[in-house]
Amino acid sequence: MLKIKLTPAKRNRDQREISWGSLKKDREAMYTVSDFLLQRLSAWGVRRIFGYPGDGILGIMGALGRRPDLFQFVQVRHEEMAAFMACGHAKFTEELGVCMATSGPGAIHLLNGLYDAKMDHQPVLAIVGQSARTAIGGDYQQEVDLENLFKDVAGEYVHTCTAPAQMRQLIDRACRIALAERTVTCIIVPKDVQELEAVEKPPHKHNTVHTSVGYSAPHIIPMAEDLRRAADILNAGKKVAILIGAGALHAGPEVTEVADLLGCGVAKALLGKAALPDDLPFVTGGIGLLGTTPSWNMMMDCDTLLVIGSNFPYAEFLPKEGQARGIQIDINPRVLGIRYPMDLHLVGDSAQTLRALIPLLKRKEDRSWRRKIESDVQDWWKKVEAFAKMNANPINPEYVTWELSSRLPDNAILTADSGTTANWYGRSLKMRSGMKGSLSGSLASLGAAVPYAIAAKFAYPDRVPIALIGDGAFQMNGLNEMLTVKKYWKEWSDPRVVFIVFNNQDLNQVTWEQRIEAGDPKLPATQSIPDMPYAEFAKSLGFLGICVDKPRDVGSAIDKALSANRPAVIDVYTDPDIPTIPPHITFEQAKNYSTALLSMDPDEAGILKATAKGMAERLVPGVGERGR
Ligand SMILES: Cc1ncc(C[n+]2csc(CCOP(=O)(O)OP(=O)(O)O)c2C)c(N)n1
Ligand SMILES: [Mg+2]
Repeated sequence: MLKIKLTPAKRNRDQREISWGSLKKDREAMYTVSDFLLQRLSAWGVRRIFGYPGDGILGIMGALGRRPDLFQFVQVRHEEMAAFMACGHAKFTEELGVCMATSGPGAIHLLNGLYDAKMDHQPVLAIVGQSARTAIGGDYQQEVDLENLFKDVAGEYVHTCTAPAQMRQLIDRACRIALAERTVTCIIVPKDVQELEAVEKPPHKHNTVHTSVGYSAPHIIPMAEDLRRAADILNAGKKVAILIGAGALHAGPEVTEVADLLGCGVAKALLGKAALPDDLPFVTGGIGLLGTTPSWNMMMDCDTLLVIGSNFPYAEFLPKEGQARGIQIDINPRVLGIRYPMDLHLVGDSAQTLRALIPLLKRKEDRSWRRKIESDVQDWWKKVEAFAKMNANPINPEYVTWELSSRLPDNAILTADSGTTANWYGRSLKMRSGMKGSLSGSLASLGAAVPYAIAAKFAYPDRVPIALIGDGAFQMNGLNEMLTVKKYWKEWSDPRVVFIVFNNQDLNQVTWEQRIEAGDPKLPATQSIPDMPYAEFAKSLGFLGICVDKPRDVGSAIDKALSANRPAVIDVYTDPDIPTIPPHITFEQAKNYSTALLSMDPDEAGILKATAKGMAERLVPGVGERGR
């Protein structure tokens, strides 16, 4: 009953290049719901699907086989990686990312990567299989209540296709909602429905829905009167501070012009790091626990705060309430006025809004605030260099990012993971114009750096992605995903992709959080992780593998990886006792910190040496003089 005729794929197992035109003419061939699903996705401009197969999506796989010209199917090692890659694709291309998994376990595996996309506001569509309609409700094998499972992560739009005539609207709505709302959507396709005959055009009658393909981003700027009020506030300010985030990634030139007019500096939340290059003299760099001293100083002293496309959460790094007048610009009205009490809340695209605002701004003639910021920035980079070059056992992790900065190829795409690499990425990596970069921001999930870098490589095969990964993250999933690189690297026009593993045999970020936040010593049972020869593993896959255990070899290892004719893994032995001290440190943290030092921390001897130097050499604003 479900399928009387054989599908062409089954009749002609070896003839994969049948085209739809001929399919439709072939009276025996059935053009299935799955064939139509793919055709419609392709009409939406999707060209790549990250996924993993299973018998819950056999119908869709069959359709993929019939149209190999439509999509590149990137086969990952674990569905979570497919979802991370779809998110990475969206982040680096501004297109819809698509991932696919089978019913039950495959669908469940997608979740973490989908949450990453949802929380960083990336348009991602998940397509998953489901038990046949005849089996649903029967505690059938691999039957999971997928609508409920995805109800939170894909809450904007998650639906099951129960009839062929429904597929067109499901695809059209899932794609448009994901793009327009910058969120995750999900389509669930029971396996029997996948193989039914497609209904491309629902009958013109009651109970049908008639949808179309296409989405054009709108031009959104605030009302003229509100722009005038914004200009009044900004023109009145004497010490303006700008904070940008991911929402300003496409607004670099406009932010630069506004910062110049206002004679101010620009701090960058981590996801907005690529919005402005780090070599501009007024860019104060990161903010927050992973931030810089110039950002801290600017926020503590400003009288006006302009936040553009950022939802940076930590109040203690923003001005105190009442200290500064505030203006926030965001395309998403939900995030307005939730981090600092603003005087003006502007809904608008960051670049378009700033362009409309620029003619209303008066150039500040007093440049002393800007000069102070620029001098802070200069001092900061000297400190970063000094800190990176401090002795360590065996290699200072910040030295790796320092050496990498001067060697970054033009147009490099950088990814970092959620351990201490996020610190070094945020703080000491000097991004230049034209580069891209990202990490798992709001979810801060371990294990995003490798799949993001792989997605970047697929999207831009002629550019060089460079991933900074902790050994914990690499062990969690990076090692497996090297096999995905092995499977595809020879197809890339430029085969270079570099994975730098920070080998400290520790889940170091959490170890430091344990010491600083909780005041506890490192607990080896939860924190220590085994060593393994990452470079040898890479070589076994046919990659370049380099193991570095001396500071003097770091630069040449990066040079070799960047001039290789294959992917490279650099295994760097880094010192777990180098503290990731925030740009300010509170007395309470300092107290807890020393308590941990005085207790029986197994790494005590090493830490004492490193931190005594670290504490002294890194600026620690906020202690003493601010009474914090
Ligand atoms: C999926 C997930 N599990 C756990 C954590 C908590 N976590 C944050 S950083 C970190 C340690 C990372 O260790 P590693 O990758 O070795 O990097 P390191 O900090 O040592 O440089 C952990 C466990 C997380 N963020 N995500
Ligand atoms: Mg580690």
